[in-house]
Amino acid sequence: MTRRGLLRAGVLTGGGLVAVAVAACAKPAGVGWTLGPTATSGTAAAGASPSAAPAASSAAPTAAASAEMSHAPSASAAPQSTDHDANAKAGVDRFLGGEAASYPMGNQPLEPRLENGVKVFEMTIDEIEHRIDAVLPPVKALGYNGMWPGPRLTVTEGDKIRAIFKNNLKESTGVHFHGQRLPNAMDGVPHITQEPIPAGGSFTYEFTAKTVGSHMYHSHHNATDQVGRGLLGAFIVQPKAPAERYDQLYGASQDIVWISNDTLGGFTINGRGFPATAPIVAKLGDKIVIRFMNEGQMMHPWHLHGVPMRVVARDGYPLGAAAFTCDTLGVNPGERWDVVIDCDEPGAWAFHCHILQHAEGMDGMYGMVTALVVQDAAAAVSLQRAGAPAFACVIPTKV
Ligand SMILES: [Cu+2]
Repeated sequence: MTRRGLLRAGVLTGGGLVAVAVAACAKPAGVGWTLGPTATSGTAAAGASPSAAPAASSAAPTAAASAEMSHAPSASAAPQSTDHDANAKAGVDRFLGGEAASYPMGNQPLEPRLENGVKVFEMTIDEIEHRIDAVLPPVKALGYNGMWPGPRLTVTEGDKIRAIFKNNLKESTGVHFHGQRLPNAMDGVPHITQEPIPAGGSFTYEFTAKTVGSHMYHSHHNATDQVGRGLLGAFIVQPKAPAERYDQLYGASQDIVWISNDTLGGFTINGRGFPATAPIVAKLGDKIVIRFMNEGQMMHPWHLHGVPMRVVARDGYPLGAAAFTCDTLGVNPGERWDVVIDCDEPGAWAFHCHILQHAEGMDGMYGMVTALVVQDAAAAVSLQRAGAPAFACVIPTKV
């Protein structure tokens, strides 16, 4: 089967990871979608440079925020590209060509080992080189078990948890399980509930998973810098009653974790910037769940074209009769919102942050952009723009 045939088969079948050579995603000179407008204005170029990344990421909160936000609307009016259409198309072609699947993704599930009825997670905290996309140089980041986002930890309500964190950094840290009701000593706040975990040291967090739903774990020490550089991950507590889990409650065929961040590497979804963000691929008639989590410094209003979102839980707590429907959902830092999407309209639907500076500039789309592809065999051809390859499918994470 030819590469193009393989990609088309992916569209029709919702098939698995499609390996696409990075070489096929060659980037036109001078184009930097992922890092956003600041890349072209020079400020975020530091984030693209491995040697300069730590300095940029360790800036004070206000400086970091201003670096990312320095692209004032007036600045965007300045010519940055001699050929917007060509550069924008080149970015979309990379997305369509399956860049997301061309190198390993974070947020991979981590299976615990069972020790006397306790679920034990072994975690390391490491300096890593992280690729925001397949083309830009890697950034000097931090990761749990070598990835950003860190491993996805999924447990069941009532489970006894032991999470052992070995700090391989040259700096101290602390780990907070955000959203969990747990013993105070396990809250992970250095100098309040524990001493910092020193460079080379370890700390063991033990608690019973009481708080059902979508939660997170992240650094709570020098956090603007450490979380901004990637020390974050999803912690999902499934309800004990199977009938309350999203696959049974809503008939969800996919359960997708979506963690945003907005410091190192610019505006990211699960550690990626467009065009390396993963498309969500569903079949016509599927119901899917997305768990939005915001580990960044600012609110992001997620806007889905084509089909609405039913918002069913906030911070892990079911909304019940207060569930509501929308097409744009603002997610503040620290919040988690769970939505159900009824994929009843075939098409390739843009899915992006609607603070436009986080999604599109003079060289086309970057950062917080992906797509929901609703496949329909009869309509598959219409999903393809003339002359473009079909969407490569990436298996979204399943909780
Ligand atoms: Cu945004």
